[in-house]
Amino acid sequence: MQNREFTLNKALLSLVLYGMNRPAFTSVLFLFLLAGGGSAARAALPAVELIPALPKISFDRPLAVVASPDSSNRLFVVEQAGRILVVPNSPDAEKPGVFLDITNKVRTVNNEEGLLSLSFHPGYASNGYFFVYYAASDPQRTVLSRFRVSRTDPNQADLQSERVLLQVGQPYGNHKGGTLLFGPDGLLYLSLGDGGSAGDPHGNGQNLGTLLAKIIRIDVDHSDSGLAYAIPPGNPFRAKPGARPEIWAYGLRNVWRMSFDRQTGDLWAADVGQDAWEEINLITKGGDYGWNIREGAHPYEPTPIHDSLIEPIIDYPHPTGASVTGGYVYRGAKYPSLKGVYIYGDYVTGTIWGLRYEHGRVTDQGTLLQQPRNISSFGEDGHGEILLTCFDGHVYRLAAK
Ligand SMILES: [Ca+2]
Repeated sequence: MQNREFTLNKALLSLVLYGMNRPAFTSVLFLFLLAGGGSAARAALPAVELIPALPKISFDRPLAVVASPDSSNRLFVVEQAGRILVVPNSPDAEKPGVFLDITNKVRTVNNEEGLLSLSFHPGYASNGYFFVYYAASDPQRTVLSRFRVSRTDPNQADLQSERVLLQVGQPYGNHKGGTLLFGPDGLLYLSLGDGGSAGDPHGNGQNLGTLLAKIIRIDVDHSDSGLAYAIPPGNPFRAKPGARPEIWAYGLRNVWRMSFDRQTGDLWAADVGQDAWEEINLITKGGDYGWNIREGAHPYEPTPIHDSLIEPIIDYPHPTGASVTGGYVYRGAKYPSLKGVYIYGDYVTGTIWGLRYEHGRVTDQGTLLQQPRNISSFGEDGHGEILLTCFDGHVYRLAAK
């Protein structure tokens, strides 16, 4: 399936799906993929390998790796239980420092709960602010907070500096979403899952009155009356009665990792599927990404599809994968053959894929590496080189062969 031609594949998949139940479809699909998946045209995507970035350090369920927002060339590694460790970005690094430890605040009852994300303020060098998103108990909820680095130690956060910006009630333990990102517009974006259970039992995906199953956008440098942040003037549902004005896009089941293309500013989001389809989306202002009417580019609930619903740019079926982990468009300098390739993977199968998206369509897609580790997240170093955190406890660097 490495060099399969995507458009042909999609057409065939649609034909196969039409009029076939799921088990039969899955078997046919599996045979199709085994047979080479219609390999026709290209071989432009390189194979890649994973090189241990910090071989002397093992982390406990590392969920994210974030480059220091200054010239210090450090890496910050988020551990699910509630710690952020800091370490020089060097294969010789041995003992990480504890930048933040909020394990006493973080809920980890469910496999998908924990400290899920870290993002540094664009003005970190002068204000020292960073933001975290985590699950918490009593009541069960997720929390978006701001902290500040210590005034005397750049490797230590000030534990007393927490300012809670937003709390969202969570009905179940799974589907917390959880990527925090500053956009090129200087505003903070956060992905929130549909609240959990299975199949979106409360219909949060299509409900603009809740922040669940959304990507939101807020201004953390100002505050509106009664809020710890401001609603940016351009937010699409700001004036819509009954809608939460924070919402940027909706109909998203459980976006597990999103990223901005550092060259184009495009927002890429990987949405984890229910039982059948994993998907990659390009997020636009006000867009409805379909959940729970659609799973990937396929019907989920028998609800009429409205005209403005946005399909993923690509999806893939189970058992090709079972839980997508969104990555990055490669904009580093080391590997010209990866330039402009969106790199993503699957948490369960460990497969890493790449695709090119040009002029509104996927023009190339293929497997870059099949490997056994559970990929919890992709990250970028300060130069746009791709990093990964895996649940074998290690941080890896992705290299083209
Ligand atoms: Ca979708």
